[in-house]
Amino acid sequence: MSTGDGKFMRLALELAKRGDGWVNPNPMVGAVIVKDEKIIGLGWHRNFGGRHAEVNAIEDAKRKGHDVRGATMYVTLEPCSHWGKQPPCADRIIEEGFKRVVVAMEDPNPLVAGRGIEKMRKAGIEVEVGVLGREARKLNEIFIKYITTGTPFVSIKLALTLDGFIATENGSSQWITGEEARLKVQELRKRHMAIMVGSGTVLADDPRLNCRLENCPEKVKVILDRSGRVAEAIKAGRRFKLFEDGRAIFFTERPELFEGIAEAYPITEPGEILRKLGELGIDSILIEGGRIACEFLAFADKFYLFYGPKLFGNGIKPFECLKVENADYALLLRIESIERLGESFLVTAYPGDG
Ligand code: AOF
Ligand code: ZN
Repeated sequence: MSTGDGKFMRLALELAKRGDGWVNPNPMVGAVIVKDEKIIGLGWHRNFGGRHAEVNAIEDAKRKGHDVRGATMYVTLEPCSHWGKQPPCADRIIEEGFKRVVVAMEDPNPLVAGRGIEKMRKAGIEVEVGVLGREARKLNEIFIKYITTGTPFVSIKLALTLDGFIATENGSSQWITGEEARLKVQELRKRHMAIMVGSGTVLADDPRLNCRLENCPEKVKVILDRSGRVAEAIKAGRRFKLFEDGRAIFFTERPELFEGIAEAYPITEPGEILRKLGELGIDSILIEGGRIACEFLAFADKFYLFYGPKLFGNGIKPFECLKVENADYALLLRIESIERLGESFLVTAYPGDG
C-alpha cells in the first residue's frame, strides 16, 4: 500500500454513497483517478443500468483535459470483466493505459469474481486489492447478499419503548420515537428497495410507505395480507395512501380477491416470499411491521432497533414467537453501533455472536 491509498479510497467510498437508493440491485461504486499525486477524475455509479463508476471517472478526467495514461485508479469494487448492461470496465482500464489499480474488494458477482483483477494483471497493470475492504463490504452488504443468494437482504426495523414494547395492548403505537429517529427511518427506506408491513398496519394507520427525503426513488411496498382484508376494504370503498406512488405487491392466501386491484402472489412461508421477491429483482427489504417481524426473524440480516424514552408496562412485544425458555438459547445479536437521535437512540445489530 502506498501513502495516500487509504485517503483516495475513502473519497471513492464517499462518492459511491451518492448512488444510495438509485443503483439497486446493483452495487454502489465510486472511483477516483490520481496522477502525480493529484486527483484528475471522479466518478460514481449513479443509477441502475447506467455507466459504471470507472467509466464515469475516466470521462470526468478527459472532460477536464487530463490524460489518464499512466495514472492510478482507486475503485471501491473490482472492475467488471463481463458484458452486462454496460461493457467491461477492466477492458476499458487496460485500453486507457492505467499503470496501477487499487481495488477495495473483489466483486462477489459470480460473473466477475476475480476475473477483472486477473485480466488487468495479465495486461501488466499493478493491481492491489483490499484497501478499506471492510468498509467497502459494509457499504455493499445488500449487493453481496443478493448477488450471491438471489434473495433479498432483510432488515428489521422497530420502534420500541425502553421496556421493549412496540405498541400498547390496544395496538396504539404512534410516536414512540421522535423526529430525528423518523428522519433516520427515511434514510433506511432510501437504501432498501422494498418496505414490508402486514395488512393490520395498512388498515390501522394507512401509511404511505414512501421515502420522503429529497432525491429519493420510489419504493416497492410489500404487504402481507393473508386473508385479503385490504382488497376487501378497497371493494368496500376505502382508499389507501400506499397506492399513491411506487409499486405495491401483496402476498395473500386469496390472490383472486386482488384481481384488477393490485399485484398479488399466493402467500407461502417466509422463505418462499423472499425467493419470490428476489426473482422480482428486489435486493433488499425493510420490514417495518412489528407484528410480521417475528415471522421473518430467522431470515433477518440486520436489525435497526429504535428506542424511545417511554415505558408502557404492558403491550405488544415484537419477538414473542421466539419463546426462549432457557436463557442459554437466547437469540444473540452483535451490536454494530448505538446512535443517539435526539431523545431516542438506535441500536444497529446483526444476528449472531461472531
Ligand atoms: C455497477 N456499477 O460502477 C460497477 C459494477 O449490468 P451491468 O453492466 O451494469 O453490470 C452490473 C454488474 O457489474 C454488477 O453486478 C457488478 O458485478 C459489476 N460492477 N456494477 O452497477 C459499477 N463497477
Ligand atoms: Zn463495470
